[in-house]
Amino acid sequence: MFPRDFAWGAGTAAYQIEGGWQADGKGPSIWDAFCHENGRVFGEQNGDVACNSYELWEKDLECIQQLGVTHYRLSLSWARLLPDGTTRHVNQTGVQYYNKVIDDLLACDVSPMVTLYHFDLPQTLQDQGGWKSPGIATLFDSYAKFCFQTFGDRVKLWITINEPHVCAKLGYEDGIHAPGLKEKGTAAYLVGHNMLRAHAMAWHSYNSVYRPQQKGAVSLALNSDWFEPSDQHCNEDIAAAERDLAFTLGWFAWPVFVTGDYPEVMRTAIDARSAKLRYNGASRLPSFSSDDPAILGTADFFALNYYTSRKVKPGGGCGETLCIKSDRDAEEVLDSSWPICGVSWLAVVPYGLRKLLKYIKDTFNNPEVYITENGFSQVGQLQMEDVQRCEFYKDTIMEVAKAIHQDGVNVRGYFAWSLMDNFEWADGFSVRFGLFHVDFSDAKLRRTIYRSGREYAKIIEKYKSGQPK
Ligand code: GBH
Repeated sequence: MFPRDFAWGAGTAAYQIEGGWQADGKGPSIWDAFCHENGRVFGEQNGDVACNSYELWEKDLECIQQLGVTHYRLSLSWARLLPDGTTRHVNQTGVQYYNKVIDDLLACDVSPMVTLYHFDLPQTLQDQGGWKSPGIATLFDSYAKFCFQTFGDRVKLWITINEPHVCAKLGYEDGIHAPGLKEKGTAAYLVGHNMLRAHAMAWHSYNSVYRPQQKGAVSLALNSDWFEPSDQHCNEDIAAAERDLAFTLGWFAWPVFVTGDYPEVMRTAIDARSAKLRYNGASRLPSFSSDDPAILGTADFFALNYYTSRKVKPGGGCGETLCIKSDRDAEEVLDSSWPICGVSWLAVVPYGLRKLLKYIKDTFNNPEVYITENGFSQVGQLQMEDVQRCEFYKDTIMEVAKAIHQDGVNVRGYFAWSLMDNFEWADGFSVRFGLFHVDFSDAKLRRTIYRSGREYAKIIEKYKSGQPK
């Protein structure tokens, strides 16, 4: 059983589906620039067209209706709305596009959950330092206020930033996401810091200016694997798993939900490592000052993106240089009993979601939780009858039910990733996460439901009313 008003959803992100990268006055984003550089993305692919949802939104809406979801999670392209990133110039065609999407959803009785930022910073703001620049927080806040003002009469669930951990680490430390920087051991902490400041400013704006009228809820979406000790009786492994959780989820969740500051274990590890390498200068992990917006309490619910789990033991650093991996001192290994689905990083571990939900309940003061992403990929030989993915969704949703009923976690919704196959970042179109297949070789980009889409629709139909039918 699921609560009667449980949110059953599916998600997408602007750059992954929209295409129309230069259409009707849209400005370039860092993902446009990144994909147009050689050697960045699998097969030199890009999101110039993607699923062409900019022109084919009605097709997406048909898919959404076919699933019978109660909610649809989408993201707005900042540079489509504000081409140079600032409110000095508004692209009205972009506003019209999202107005139509939102209105069509509501007309079909589907509630939108809207993400303001899913990896695609306007390039003009990157040229001014991007997320490393402290001024980005004010610019983000202006963009957020513009969106609340424009769409907030109809949108009641907001995500400010999707996965700050991924933006910071993959974008500025590992260099495998835009903007493709590899400034190891320093930039990512600064980026994460400015993302928290930006998120908090936007939450405060919503809270004081828009909430009284609009009565919605705002959070940020945090990704985390479930980490457990390689040897559950080994204290070093237990400590390493705790460090990994702190460096992944705690980095952002601790400031927002617990103390207003980073987890102590994170700062201790970073500063100890700086001292060891005789790194001179202020702590690589910035501090919040009295000029910053208060960070604590700036989330109305907990938004979790969960995909997989890892076994952890100390180690896995990068030798005698600075890097997050060495700071973290937690080596992540796969349990050989966990099947891999598609991409190498995605081991199928449904029970890890239940454990992580329980951890969130206990650590972050029993918040309302939305699982804003969870999914399963295929690569290579296409399978329309994707039975493995069907099992994955059934098993995972069962674990969510256990978290609710046996562990008392206040889970309010579940969003499958993704509505349809799309541009999977550095993997291009080679990795398919959709409940609908998209034929990228067909000019019409035809969407066709997978067996897993049909099964998910049945699950929703069965539980939507609260009682299993
Ligand atoms: C989500 O991130 C994204 O929000 C979504 O846009 C994306 O489509 C979805 O995942 C599926 O990938 O390449 O070995 O260095 C999930 C968190 C963190 C999972 C980075 C993959 C890459 C590991 N992701 N991780 S690796």
